[in-house]
Amino acid sequence: MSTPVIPSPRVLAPPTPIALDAVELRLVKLPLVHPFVTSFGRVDSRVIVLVRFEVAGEVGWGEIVAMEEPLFNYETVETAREVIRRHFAPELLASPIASLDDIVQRLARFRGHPMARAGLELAWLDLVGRLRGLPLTRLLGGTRDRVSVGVSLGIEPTLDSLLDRVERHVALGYQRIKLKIKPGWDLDVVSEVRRRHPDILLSVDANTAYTLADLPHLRQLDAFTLLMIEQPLEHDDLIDHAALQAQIQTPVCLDESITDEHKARQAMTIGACRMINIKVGRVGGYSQALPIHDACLARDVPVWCGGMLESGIGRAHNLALASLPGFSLPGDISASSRYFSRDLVAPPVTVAADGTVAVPQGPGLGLDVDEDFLRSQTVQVDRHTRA
Ligand code: OSB
Ligand code: MG
Repeated sequence: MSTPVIPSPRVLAPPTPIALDAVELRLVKLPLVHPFVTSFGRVDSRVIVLVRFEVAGEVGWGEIVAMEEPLFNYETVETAREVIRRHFAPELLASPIASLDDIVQRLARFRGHPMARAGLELAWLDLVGRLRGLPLTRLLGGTRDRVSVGVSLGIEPTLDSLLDRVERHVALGYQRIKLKIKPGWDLDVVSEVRRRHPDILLSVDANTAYTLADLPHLRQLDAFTLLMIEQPLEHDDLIDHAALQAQIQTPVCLDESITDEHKARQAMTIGACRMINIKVGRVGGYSQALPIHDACLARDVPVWCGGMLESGIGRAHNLALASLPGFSLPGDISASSRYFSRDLVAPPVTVAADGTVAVPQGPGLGLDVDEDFLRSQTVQVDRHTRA
């Protein structure tokens, strides 16, 4: 066991309860600079749902990471809009909000929709940070001012184009390369990348493309000294992952299957994984991401910060989260330019030659939202105000 780390006290509430004037959703469409192809499909552009909490003289920004189609999980841009319009926003606008926990309690009777919830929690914490003049990393108990990052490389039309992309991202300093795999794009691809880069941290992400019947095939990945295999089996499975982990050497990391703290604890208890990818959106916000982090740290299970092709707003939240002590592996937090030709924050997020990104130190998310550019890319605004 490592020495227990006592997290600094977390500050998840403003000095006095806040009556929100408005909960606004802004749908922004941003084309990706390079198509992102995984076993579940191809993404050419992101429709990003930004959450904007408004109070007298201050705002708070969050991001909902649901995609346009229910491919990664069941939520979509439209389900998030609907559940917030009909259920979540009226609840939050009804009376002043005292703390993050107050938000959790008010939404507790509703089931599901973690990504929609998370967007609201993110906007809340940005608002708390701005009101208190403190960066998110301080509110959450972060312990580092730079975080290590890797890059997630999608399936390419040819092996040569993937090899070229691996080469380029290694040269940019990324500390870990993650390859998306699926049946027909796995052993040969991983073997060739490993042959050319014997010493890099290399991992693979199957996004649920296999079943336990593929055990003999997946076991062959053990030859490539991978850091991990992410979510090889079904999106809501823990049991088969435990069976798989018992029979392969490569550490299993869960992404899709970890939808809240309860699932994270169960996964560790039954040995379904040896690592966890924490995405604050997937697990329903900071109220789940923080206890998952703490539970993993207590059990020496490494965690890392996953990504959902976020804009700079979501990325700033991810950077703050990744500054916590349990995040001991490089996160999927790449430079703005890796995703978009222009980001919603200015200056954009950049990766230093040593493969680290600075944790923003300004109040709240700590990066300036480029409101003019944001407005120019906005396709829809839903504004919810007090009755
Ligand atoms: O499975 O981690 C994943 C992107 C969208 C949906 C799911 C995943 C991903 C990534 C990219 O791997 C992470 C990023 O760079 O944002
Ligand atoms: Mg994944």
